[in-house]
Amino acid sequence: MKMRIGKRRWFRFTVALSGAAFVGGGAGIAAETNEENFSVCGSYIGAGYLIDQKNRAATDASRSRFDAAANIDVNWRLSEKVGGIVQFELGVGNSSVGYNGPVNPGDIHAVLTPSSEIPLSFRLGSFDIPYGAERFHATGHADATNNSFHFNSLMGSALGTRPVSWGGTVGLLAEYTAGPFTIRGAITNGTSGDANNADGNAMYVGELGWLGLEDRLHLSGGYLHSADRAPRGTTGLNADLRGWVSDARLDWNENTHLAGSYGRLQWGDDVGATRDDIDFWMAEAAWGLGDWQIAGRYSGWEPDDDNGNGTGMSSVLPNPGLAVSSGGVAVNVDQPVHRLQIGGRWRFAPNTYLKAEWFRDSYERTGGYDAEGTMVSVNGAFR
Ligand SMILES: [Ca+2]
Ligand SMILES: [Ca+2]
Ligand SMILES: [Ca+2]
Repeated sequence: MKMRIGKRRWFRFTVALSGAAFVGGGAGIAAETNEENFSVCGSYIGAGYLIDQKNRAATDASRSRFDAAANIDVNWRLSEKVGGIVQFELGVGNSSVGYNGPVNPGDIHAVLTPSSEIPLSFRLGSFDIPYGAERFHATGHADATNNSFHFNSLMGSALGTRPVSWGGTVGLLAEYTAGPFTIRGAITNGTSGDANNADGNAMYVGELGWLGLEDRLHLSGGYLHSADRAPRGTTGLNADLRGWVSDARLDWNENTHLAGSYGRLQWGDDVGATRDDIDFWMAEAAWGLGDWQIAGRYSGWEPDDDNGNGTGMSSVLPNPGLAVSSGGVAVNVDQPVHRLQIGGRWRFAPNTYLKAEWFRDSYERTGGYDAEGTMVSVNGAFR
């Protein structure tokens, strides 16, 4: 789900509830609820998509369908120093692009700000894996109102195991701002997104960001290590995962920007003879005028073992793209994948967008698995 560091949405978008109604007359509980400390927000997406894979067998299930999902965000604030969110992800089920259903937990965390004098905050609970600046504008389940696409880049899709959600994690995140610099550090369970830490190892993530040119230019770099494999158990992405990432984004205005990222991941399987490393990159441009925006993105996933013969690569290397098994034969993951996305949106009512996207995932060594399609949606945020 989207992480909203620094955005105190509970102050800006609130649903006024009467103290008496919310507290429900609970004996002994002070009726202090007001519009500053409790709000319900969220988002809705109703979509139709056509996904066609070149080598789809006659017996393979169709992936063209209507789909719907929602996020319910309950924001709460107990004082100037303590607030948080409890989020639900809902979906109609059997999604072919990864909407959760019928009900799953989203972000559940508290934000602690010990002092109003010091720009230091702590986040405790579940949140997006703080790896890669794309997450600040990414699709977070039913909330794709931050971009003109429906799907995230290939790296984001691999980290989240689906194209429509950034990967989550559970632990502690600290954030400190010093002038134009923001430093983040997290220690968490790993990539499982829940409390599972059977491997017994922590995930460590660090990030340094810089904001300049009157807040228009954002540069950042980060490092992640999560040993999700151990003799006592494996969790999440099932890898000895480590990597670095660099990002740049120039916002010309709120509707027009350029963004790019480059990094390298090691999807380790604890077998020295297999090749574990992947280069990934992304380039994106969006141009907006009034209530319209059009955007294009090209993202790449380039494993070191890229010959497509199905052997020699890490045994836990994922398929980051949209291809699925054809006639029961899975796509070989030891090959480059490239995702091209062209999207557009029109804001036809406040906080409500009509979106259309064309996409193609190209599998460069086994072209039959190329998956291409279109997706059209109504995506609204209720605040
Ligand atoms: Ca772990
Ligand atoms: Ca290996
Ligand atoms: Ca190979």
